[in-house]
Amino acid sequence: MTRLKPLPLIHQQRGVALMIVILIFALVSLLSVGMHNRQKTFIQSASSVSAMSQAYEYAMGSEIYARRLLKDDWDNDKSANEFVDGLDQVSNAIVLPVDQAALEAQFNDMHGRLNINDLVDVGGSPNALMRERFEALFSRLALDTLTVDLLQDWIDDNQDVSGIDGAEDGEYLNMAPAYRSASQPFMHSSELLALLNVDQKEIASLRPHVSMLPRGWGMTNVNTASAEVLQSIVKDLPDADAERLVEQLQDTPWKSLQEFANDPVFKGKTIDQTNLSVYSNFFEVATRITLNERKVRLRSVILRNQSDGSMQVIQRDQGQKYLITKEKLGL
Ligand SMILES: [Ca+2]
Ligand SMILES: [Ca+2]
Repeated sequence: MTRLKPLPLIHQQRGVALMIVILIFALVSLLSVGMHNRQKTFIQSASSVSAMSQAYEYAMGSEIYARRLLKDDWDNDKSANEFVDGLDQVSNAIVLPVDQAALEAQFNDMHGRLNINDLVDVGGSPNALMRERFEALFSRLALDTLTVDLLQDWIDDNQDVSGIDGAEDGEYLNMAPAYRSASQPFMHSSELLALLNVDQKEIASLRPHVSMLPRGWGMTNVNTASAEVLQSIVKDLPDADAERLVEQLQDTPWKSLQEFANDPVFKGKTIDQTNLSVYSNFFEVATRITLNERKVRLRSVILRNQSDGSMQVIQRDQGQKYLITKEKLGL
């Protein structure tokens, strides 16, 4: 029987060296794949951050442009000595291609609405006229779970429940999780979601007709009001008349409150002109930028000072979807 000769030592060493080389190669491959993946993620995140900040700058550009338009409009009104803001400047959204991105923007007139915060006076007492207008609006919109009492209690600085539908801390502390009412003016429309047992669909139907402006600043511009808001101001105004008025207002705004009150359609009706105007000071500019399939949204509330036309951005918000709601016009 032939005995197998052991391999020479030099062959054994070569085998071990080969294994080590393969192992090192495998390790290096693993490491380089890891490095490549990390690098790829880093490049992707850097390009995403860069695209987002570029898109945000475009959105800020839209806000600056909107301020310029508002200033030009104020200058024109000043030289004509007739401050009038109509639907013409707020009727459409614009679409504009800007270097690799698409910009969509629209103006909303925050004065064509009823200011919820004016349900309570600066002094803290309930405002009877505003309450009357809100009651008319709520009944026109056929709201059931959302009531004027709920709105008033949310912002008034007391714990007395107003009316049968009101709710104060006692009711909110029974919720799970428990919380308290704000006892201060609404700062944002999302607060409506915190009201006691309110149907979200009703909030959606109320939103376009109300604003949350500082107390005492929220006059309603009758030229940019919705048919429902006009009906809350002018008692017993039939639906058809209100809708026809809004149609007419697209290109012929009332030049003064006197002209508004004397409109033949209101014949025989008495209109309380308190807190009404034919011009606006608060505007919302909604912008949506699409860049590299990413979207950046910006909602800015601008105060245009009536006395000198100066502008002030009082709120910026990047969190809201569905900002562009109006028919789009390409530029
Ligand atoms: Ca109360
Ligand atoms: Ca309260």
